[in-house]
Amino acid sequence: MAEQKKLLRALAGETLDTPPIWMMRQAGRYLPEYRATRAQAGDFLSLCYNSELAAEVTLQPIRRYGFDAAILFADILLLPQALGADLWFVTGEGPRLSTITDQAGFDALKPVDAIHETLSPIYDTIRILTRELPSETALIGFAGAPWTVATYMIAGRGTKDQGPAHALREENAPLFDALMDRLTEGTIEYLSCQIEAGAECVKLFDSWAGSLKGDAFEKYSLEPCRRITAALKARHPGIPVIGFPREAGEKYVGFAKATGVDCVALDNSVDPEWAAAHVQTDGCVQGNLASSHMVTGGQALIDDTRRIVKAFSKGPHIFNLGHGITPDADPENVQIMIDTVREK
Ligand code: 1CP
Repeated sequence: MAEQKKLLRALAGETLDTPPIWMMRQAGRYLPEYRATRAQAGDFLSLCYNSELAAEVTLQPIRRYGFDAAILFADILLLPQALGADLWFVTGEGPRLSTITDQAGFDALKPVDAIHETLSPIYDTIRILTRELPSETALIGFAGAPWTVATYMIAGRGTKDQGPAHALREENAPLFDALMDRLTEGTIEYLSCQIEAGAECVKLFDSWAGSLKGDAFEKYSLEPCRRITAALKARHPGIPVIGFPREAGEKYVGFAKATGVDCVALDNSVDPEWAAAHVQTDGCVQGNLASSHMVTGGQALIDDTRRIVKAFSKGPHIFNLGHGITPDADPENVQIMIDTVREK
């Protein structure tokens, strides 16, 4: 029964003896089997849109480690592509997109109901996974939060300080707000279809929320997350939502209440004892081991893992890293982390 999956129990607010565990970017380049399947697909985007192979890489870390959840293999930048942006990946550098800097660029975007033409292979990946995942493993769907996706669409690439997106929101608020609106509506449609295909929970990645200060955080991180969560809950009651306003700092406090998300994911700059006292009081939290431990290992990995498990042991908690695992990680350290959480 779905309710008995550990991840869903924690998301429903249950305090478990051992927290469920999964890992951001658990299907990724640190795994030799991922690199092999990616080579077979040709390139990263071909892998995302090949439902059989995308399901295969989603399953690889489940087979190897027995995580409590699988996360759909896709990317937050597929939605902009489905809205008409050009998207490509430069090896060793990262994503590149056509940029949106003026009204004409915005007007060239497709309407929200056109996204499924591009994104239907992603829903097929989910359908395959619902058949192939072990019965105890929950399936997580995801999308980028509108602010984070907008930063890539405006700059055409990842940026350190999200300067181009901040400039546009200050210099041309009507255009910026129109883009945020299109992304909010598109995200609702995209995640709704992921849920209809079989995702049991969804996560909103606001990876660049930390550069929004003061009122801008409320307007561009909190408010779109609230709108998306409310719309999903109206359409799909009972499907939990995880919010990840990365590097929100003190703004993590009250984020769950203000947005309606069932769980807040914490990055590793957050002190776990502080978060237990100020964030977990509102419900489930997820996190927050530094992903650098997956590279360096040793006693520090074990000590920090134990500290996080202990700090969050009095409330609902999902163990995870504070950000994605990196390609230089040692797969053996992942096993040590899991064994430490499960105290084998
Ligand atoms: O070369 C490769 O194989 C590509 C590396 C890679 C992978 C494995 C990229 C490129 N995306 C992904 C998959 C991915 N991306 C998943 C799949 C599921 C899993 O976690 O196993 C998810 C959830 C994402 C989400 C994602 N993509 C985010 C949000 C989370 C975060 O890391 O903050 C972001 C910002 C992206 C954009 C992106 N895609 C890929 C890269 C290298 C980046 C970051 C670009 C940058 O540095 O700004």
